Amino acid sequence: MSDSLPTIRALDVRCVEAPLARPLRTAVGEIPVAPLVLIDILTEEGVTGRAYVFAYVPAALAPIAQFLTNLTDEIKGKTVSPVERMRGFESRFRLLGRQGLVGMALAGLDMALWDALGRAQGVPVVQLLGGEAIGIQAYDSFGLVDPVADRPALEQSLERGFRGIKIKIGGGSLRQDQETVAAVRDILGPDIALMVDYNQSLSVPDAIRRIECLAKHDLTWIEEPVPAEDIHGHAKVRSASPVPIQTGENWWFPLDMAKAIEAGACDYAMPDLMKIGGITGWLRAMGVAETASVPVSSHIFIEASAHVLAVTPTAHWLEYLNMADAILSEPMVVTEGRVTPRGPGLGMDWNEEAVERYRR
Ligand code: SMN
Ligand code: MG
Repeated sequence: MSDSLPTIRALDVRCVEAPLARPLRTAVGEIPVAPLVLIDILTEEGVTGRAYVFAYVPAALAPIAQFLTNLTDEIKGKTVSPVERMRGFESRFRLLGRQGLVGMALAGLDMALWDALGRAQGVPVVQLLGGEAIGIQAYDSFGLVDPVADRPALEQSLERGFRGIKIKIGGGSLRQDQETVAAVRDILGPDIALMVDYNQSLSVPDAIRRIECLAKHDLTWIEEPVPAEDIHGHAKVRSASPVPIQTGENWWFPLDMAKAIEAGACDYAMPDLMKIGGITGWLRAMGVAETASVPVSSHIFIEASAHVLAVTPTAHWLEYLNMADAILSEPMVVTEGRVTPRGPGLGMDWNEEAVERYRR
């Protein structure tokens, strides 16, 4: 086997709006389709590294894609080393700053570079990281639910073997939250973990009041009760809360995680692979969580998250929210409520016909 790394030749960047099996409704707006930027890193040696980023809104697709394409000249002729490429970008964008669309684009590149590394060696990324392809416990992630209309879907999740379910609440009255949580708990029975996500929609006093009233339903966590950047607000809610507080999907890079944990903002952490700095960022973040004894779950990006959770010392739950199924040739499978990382690389191949159909 060659001991040199493949060399980057070109980038192929495409945008899609992938249909979702369950359009996602949150307390702060709806996500009817998944706007994804697909990144292919082509190498001189013929290996291709692939990853996608989730743009949240279609309006962010074109700017992310254009920015990525503009980076081609910066990485052409260089190796597929994620650590070296990210080191270069950290310095290159020190003045501009990396939060927001820049960070999303860089994380996508990082994931695609890890994919290329794995494919070049013919192994799954989890193996490159020193781990092996173990099954990770996953919870099925719902949006705002109507316990009557969505009952069949919730029951189907249990039939598929999920041992945890997350629903979104908020956007209405406390009474609505109480009725929804009580009805969903009734459908799930006492043995299934139930998590609820407020998507940053409450004020600190309202969050404290609502959580107090919901605690009797045996909730595994309350997620992002107040605006994500308000880490001191989260800490206030947490100190009054009988239920563990989960946050992290909006932390930018490992330093945000360290600051939130230092402020006592959460009991649990759920960094998002895209906002935490890709796989390279996650590897650093998981050390922060380990030293603080904070359990770590993932946020979307199910395919890549399975790899990194398998080597995370305090791994907790994988969020099963299959944003990319419609454009993958083989979507991830859930076996007895677990998801297992696949290879080579991150184990994702595009369904080219679907990509063309949903292309924007
Ligand atoms: C979420 C996921 C994807 C898009 C928007 C919001 C979310 C979650 O908060 O935790 O699933
Ligand atoms: Mg959330």
